[in-house]
Amino acid sequence: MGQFYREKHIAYVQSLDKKQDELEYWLSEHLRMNGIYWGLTALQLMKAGDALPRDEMIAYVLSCQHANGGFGAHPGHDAHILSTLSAVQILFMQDALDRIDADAVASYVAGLQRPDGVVAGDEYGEVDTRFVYVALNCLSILGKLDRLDVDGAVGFIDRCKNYDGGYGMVPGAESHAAQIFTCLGALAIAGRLDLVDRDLLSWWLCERQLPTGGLNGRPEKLPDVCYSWWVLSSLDMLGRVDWVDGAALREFILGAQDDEAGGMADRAGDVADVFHTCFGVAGLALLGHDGLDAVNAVYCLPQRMMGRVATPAPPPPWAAE
Ligand code: 3PZ
Ligand code: ZN
Repeated sequence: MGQFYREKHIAYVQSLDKKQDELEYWLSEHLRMNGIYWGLTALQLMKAGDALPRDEMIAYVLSCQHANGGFGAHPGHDAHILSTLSAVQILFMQDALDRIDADAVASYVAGLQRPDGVVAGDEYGEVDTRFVYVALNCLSILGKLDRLDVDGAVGFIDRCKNYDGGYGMVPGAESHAAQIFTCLGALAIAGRLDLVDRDLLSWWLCERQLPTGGLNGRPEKLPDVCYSWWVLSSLDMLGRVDWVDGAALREFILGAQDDEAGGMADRAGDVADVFHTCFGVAGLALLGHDGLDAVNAVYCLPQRMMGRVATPAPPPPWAAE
């Protein structure tokens, strides 16, 4: 069995924070808030949540908030629902949600919902299932789900369901594992996993595993470490994690580590980044890897913190089986 380079990955995430003066700063400004969430989540799951400076991180997040309640990815950047979710998740992990006005954030997020139930990413109006999940996730952490038309949101997700049991970005769009994750996560938070074609979708998801052990996002595509998360977390929400070969998947993920500088890439031989480090570690955590904290499949947050989610996802209908 391959080795997991925990200390190297911790040092890798820390090193990203120290490159602020350098040209190749870890992520361009428009991804900075997401990047901090990815880095902090990876550290938390490796039980090293204190490896980044807490006060500085909280101050940075607060400096990105706008008067409309939303957060940008960097000071001066426009608010967007994705950076707003990352900001809420970071403050949640740092147990610092009391530093923001939850009503203002909830107004921003709820204000992005359209009359047909779908949610836009920002005021310019790009809509798809990802933002529906993000809105439900964000508002449930804040305990403000009542601000959203949850039935309308569920109706939109249901219209994105395909004949193969999967889901796409918008009605009629091809099934894709990352979209399936966001749709199942949205339905889980709304307590509507009963709408899923459980067996058909579980089959589609476990067929994503290739002979190398890795998972792809749709038929005929290359395996990618981040799909270890999108596919495996989806199977977890369906109560079917054991439908993939976990040992083979673990070796695929471990093979994508940088054994010198730390971090993980999309697959063996490629350059590591903080996104694949987060979802690779989270995938290993779902597989129950030694030394990692349990991860929640719906939120991609440490399971030990879920008691603090104000309106957590109810158990799925098959939990009682
Ligand atoms: C990556 N984004 O659009 S992105 C992302 N991808 O902002 C972040 N697997 O340059 C990093 N591919 C690396 N660090 C990649 C986030 C994408 C996903 C691209 C990717 C991942 C294969 C091609 C979409 C949450 C938020 C956003 C996404 C998914 C989930 C890129 C390309 C795209 C993006 C950023 C950098 C390779 C890091
Ligand atoms: Zn990827």
